[in-house]
Amino acid sequence: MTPPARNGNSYIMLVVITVVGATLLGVGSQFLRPRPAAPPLVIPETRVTTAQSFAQLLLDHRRRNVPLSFRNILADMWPAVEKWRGIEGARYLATNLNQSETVELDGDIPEQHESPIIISTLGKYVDWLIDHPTRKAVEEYRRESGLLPSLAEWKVGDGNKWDFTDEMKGDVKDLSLFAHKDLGLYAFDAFLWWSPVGGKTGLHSDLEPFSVLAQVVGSQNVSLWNPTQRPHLYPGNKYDRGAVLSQVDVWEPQVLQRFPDFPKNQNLTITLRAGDILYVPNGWWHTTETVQHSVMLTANFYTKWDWFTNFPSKWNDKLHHFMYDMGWVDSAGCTCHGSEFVYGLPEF
Ligand SMILES: O=C(O)CCC(=O)C(=O)O
Ligand SMILES: [Fe+2]
Repeated sequence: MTPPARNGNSYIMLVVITVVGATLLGVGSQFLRPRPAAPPLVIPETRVTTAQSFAQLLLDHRRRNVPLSFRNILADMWPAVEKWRGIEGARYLATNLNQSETVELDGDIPEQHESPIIISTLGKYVDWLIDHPTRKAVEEYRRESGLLPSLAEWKVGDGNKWDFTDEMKGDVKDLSLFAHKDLGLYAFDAFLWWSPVGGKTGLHSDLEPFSVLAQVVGSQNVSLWNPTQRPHLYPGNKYDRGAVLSQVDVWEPQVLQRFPDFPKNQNLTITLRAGDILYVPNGWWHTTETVQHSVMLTANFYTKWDWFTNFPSKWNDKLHHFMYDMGWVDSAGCTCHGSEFVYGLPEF
């Protein structure tokens, strides 16, 4: 049987149906497309009683991609909250981590500025911290020397290999709070951040799949911008290990003149105090500003899947350092090495 021949009208009908159908599909898909999450107005203040429930809450919140703060959960668990506090605590840390250990301190806000790297020792850094206990003293030092010293992202362990003495490991209970293989938290890397009043970390968003900030001593203001704000945050090309950097120095007085779209006041700011933990979901942009001499531990967690997907970023990092060492990229394009090295902390 031959199909009935189509006349002109049925062709027109076919074209009309196709055009109308495609239009409806197009319009419909706008509604089906996932919408950006609305910015949460408050971070729930969640209390946890066991390490198991901590890990479970993290995993639940990861699915929702909203920040989560845990208030005052460390004091009962980690002797560090008491032992690492104040001048005594700072001296204890320097002794246990080895006074004469060489450290590379950030000399400014490396995320947005060409920041020098200060080569010093832990012992000398602690002496400097003790000599500069107030915001005024740190600001004066910055004005005179051009330096804002801060110990940032110092790798201390990965759950298997530790730079801590046994006593310090005991102070944070081997970070067993972070090790929940039974819940699928397969591995973690831990870093120490130790900064004076007024110390700052510039605006960035981490590539690490899953991270938490544990405030052990002192306090910091952490400001967070929802991932949906990205187009207004001026992501730049400067390379940083594990992060995308904004070009915006949020503390610059004339910031809106240089970056008119920057949503200066559309952040969530939370003050982390000793004993608090903050979970920063992947993709959330953030800055930190130290309010009181701060010692913080951060952990990047990996599920097996995360570890696998994060692998290229680790190799990319090695490649970038190699390119820098070969002189193929300059320091202005990378936070990996400072614009200059300063040997010792200049005295003022
Ligand atoms: O505490 C800081 O200065 C920055 C911490 C941070 O940005 C992070 O761990 O992702
Ligand atoms: Fe970060």
